[in-house]
Amino acid sequence: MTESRAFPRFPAGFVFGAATASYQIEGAAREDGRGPSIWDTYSHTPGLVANGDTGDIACDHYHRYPEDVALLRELGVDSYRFSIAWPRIVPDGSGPVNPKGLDFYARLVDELLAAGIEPAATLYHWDLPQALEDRGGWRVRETAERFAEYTAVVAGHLADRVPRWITLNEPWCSAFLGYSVGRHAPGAREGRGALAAAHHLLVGHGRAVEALRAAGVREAGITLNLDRNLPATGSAADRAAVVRADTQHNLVWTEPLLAGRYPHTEEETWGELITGQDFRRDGDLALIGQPLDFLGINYYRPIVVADAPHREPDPALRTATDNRYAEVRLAGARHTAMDWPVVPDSFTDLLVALKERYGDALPPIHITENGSAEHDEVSPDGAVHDRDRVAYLRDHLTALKAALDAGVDVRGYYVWSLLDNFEWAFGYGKRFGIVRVDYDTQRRTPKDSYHWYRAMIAAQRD
Ligand code: IFM
Repeated sequence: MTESRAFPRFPAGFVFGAATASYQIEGAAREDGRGPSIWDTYSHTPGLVANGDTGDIACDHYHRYPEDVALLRELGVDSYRFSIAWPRIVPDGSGPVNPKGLDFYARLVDELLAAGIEPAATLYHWDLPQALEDRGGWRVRETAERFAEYTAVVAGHLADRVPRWITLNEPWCSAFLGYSVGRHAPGAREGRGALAAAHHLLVGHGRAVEALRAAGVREAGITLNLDRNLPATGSAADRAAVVRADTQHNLVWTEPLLAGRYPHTEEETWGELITGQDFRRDGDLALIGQPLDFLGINYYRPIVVADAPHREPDPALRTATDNRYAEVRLAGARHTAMDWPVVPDSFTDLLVALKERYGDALPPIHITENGSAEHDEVSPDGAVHDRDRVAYLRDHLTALKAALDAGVDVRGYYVWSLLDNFEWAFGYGKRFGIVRVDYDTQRRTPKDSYHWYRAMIAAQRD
């Protein structure tokens, strides 16, 4: 196994964790009163998810959580980030609360605490109750209100035992992949609908922070998948394309959350789609920009951006992601099984640039996801020698340490993911886990990356 001198060293108290999300691992999709979510609908629609995969069974974590917590304990993590399935708690999105749903998470939290692991709960990792989508989903403000009610219920039950709370995971994916690109549930392809969804997600975040504070939680934050957008060339056109990409991926979230304003580049990015903004109300910016205890950041790769013409073949269809830029493959870099380039330095650069932009307004950061999908192979002896994933984790933790050394206040790191799981529209074909899951038998096999991460955590305590 890798020698300890190769391990980056983090300050005392730095939190090491692992992350998962409800729909990706739980299964038990129709058990104990859980209602349908938009991902049940989406994955059961023929042709939308690779191989026709669904989250019906997933990793069967709903039944096997004690085994998964034992894996976490053996790994030696300080914290486990999981998400709560809203349709388990409020099956119809509003109205009666399902006690069996609350019981499941209470049992999971107790199991974690008994193992000496701090729970970190995400309230929304994309499984919106279908009943709310039927009433407009995140396009309508009502969904933000229902989200606050659900948050109050969950926090009322778990605030005493869960110290760290994340309102939303990657709202960019919910708003833009879900309502513009159509590659995530609910699979819509819209312009203003997606921009309204982005705003209502932020309003929902603000209302949820209020509910979390009222319940007395120790730490409240949000997780963003911020991107490091690099121009394909030095041309003025490509640099302007980077501004549009930055606005859509980053500034639409960070400006209201951290600077109390909407991005000044939104008109050049969305043109007439953003004019009028009838979904915005007085007071929204103050609600959205409430102080946070931490900012969660998920980082995987940089994006190389080039200027591009409108891509929609139908000129009448103007989606919110048709922003006249295209992603270009980065030459010379290794690419993961997602075809994502591996560029650890851009992780450092992203964090340093964020600090430079927001200064003291930037709360302490937790890296709430980082990891890679690789073409894992099982050796004849049953082991998984995932050398590429080990290298990815080592190099990204080293890059993270460089950001700390440059003065960025990062307090924790969660590897994505504890388990191989349902990778959304890619189904089970993409494996991000440090533990392999055999989906026929549900057997868990720790990969070399699990052993490496375990040794790295242990080395911090030497
Ligand atoms: O699997 C996802 C996760 O649900 C959200 N962040 C990115 C991961 C890898 O694509």
